[in-house]
Amino acid sequence: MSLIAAANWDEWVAKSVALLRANRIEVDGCRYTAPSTSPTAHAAYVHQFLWDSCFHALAYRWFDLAMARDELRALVAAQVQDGPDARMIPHMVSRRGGSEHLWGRPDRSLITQPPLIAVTAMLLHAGAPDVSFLAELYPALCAYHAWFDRRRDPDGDGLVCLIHPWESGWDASPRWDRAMGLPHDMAYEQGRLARVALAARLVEFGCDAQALLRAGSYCVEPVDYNAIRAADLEALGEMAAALDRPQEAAGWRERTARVREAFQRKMVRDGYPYDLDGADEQPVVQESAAQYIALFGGCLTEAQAERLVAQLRQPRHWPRFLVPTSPTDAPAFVPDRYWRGNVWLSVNWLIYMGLRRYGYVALASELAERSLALVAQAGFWEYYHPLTGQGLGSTPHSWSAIVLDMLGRERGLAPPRLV
Ligand code: 9WN
Repeated sequence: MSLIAAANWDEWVAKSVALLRANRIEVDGCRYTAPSTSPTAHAAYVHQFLWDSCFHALAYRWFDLAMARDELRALVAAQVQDGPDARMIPHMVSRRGGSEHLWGRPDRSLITQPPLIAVTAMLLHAGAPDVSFLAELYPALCAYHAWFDRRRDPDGDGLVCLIHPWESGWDASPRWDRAMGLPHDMAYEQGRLARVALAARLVEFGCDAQALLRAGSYCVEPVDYNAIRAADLEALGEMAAALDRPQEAAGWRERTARVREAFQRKMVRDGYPYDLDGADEQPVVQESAAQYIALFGGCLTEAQAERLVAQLRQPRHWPRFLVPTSPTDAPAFVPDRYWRGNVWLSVNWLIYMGLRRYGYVALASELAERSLALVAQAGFWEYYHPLTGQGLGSTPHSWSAIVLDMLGRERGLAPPRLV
């Protein structure tokens, strides 16, 4: 019998409750879940992170819908109110301080992270409809996406660029080595120091993407990020429709189509999607798990999806456990080094959802099955070794609770509603 079929749902809920509640933090009237409060974890992991909170909310919705909503409310409450980056939602919010050394202010970072909030809100809504919750988030999310157009699309092509690898969520990925001016075989510390130095540069440039691009600073238009944005714009359209704003819904659908069109025109080479680097938009011709996230955003044709899925089926792309960020034969593949070839449940959930979107349901189920097996074997870690399944980074780390969402979906369960 498959693990999915045999798994005891109540036990998996109980494990997820214990994990997420242990990392929960309440401050200034906001409730959120930290990536990890373990004393051995990186000190920054007590703060709130944008895409982590989305994954947390998607796990919470199976047992604590009120907390799932609060997790998103806390993100939106941190939306920047003034200055050139007004309406940005920060990638990291440090309500008890702790960001001064990097960002010149104690309470938050100056950058954002993959925009998954509208997608998450609509998935919450699908399980437990509540238009008043959508109405609460909608204006902030519309303004957030307008901020992307204003501040992260310096060439106006509809694709957003990132000004720091931390915005991608894939901090130390080899995808950024060229843009960071670093060799693939650098020591970990060299990469870390370069990221810290880049944060100081952003402060100096006021996070102005135009100026940074002109100065030849890190500026990348990533495939996964733009696909996630397409999905979020699409979700915003669904949100507008649910709120009975048909014209706005049509406007968001048009915006989504524009991103997908630019994606096709600029990012797809020989049928495969690649990130674009710098002002001359050089394709970063590297295979990575980010390519599969194009499916999540509906950014590929059926034929392109089929070729990409054939690539995914190769054991170098999908070895024994889950899909590592880089294939096992990539020149920069280092299985136990942060973002340089590890397995992340967050990334695999995005692939899982993308496979389902394109109708690869059996393959998605296989990914869910192996996700469950990995967490059952190793526990809730930040990331995992792709060849041994060993847990790596911090533990217990909250976002690996996303496996509960895969289990719930695979079992065809309905998330509970608020009473
Ligand atoms: C910097 C919290 C975050 C994740 C990122 C992951 C890591 C931060 C860090 O941790 O990044 O943004 O301090 O290393 O790369 O994806 O959101 O889990």
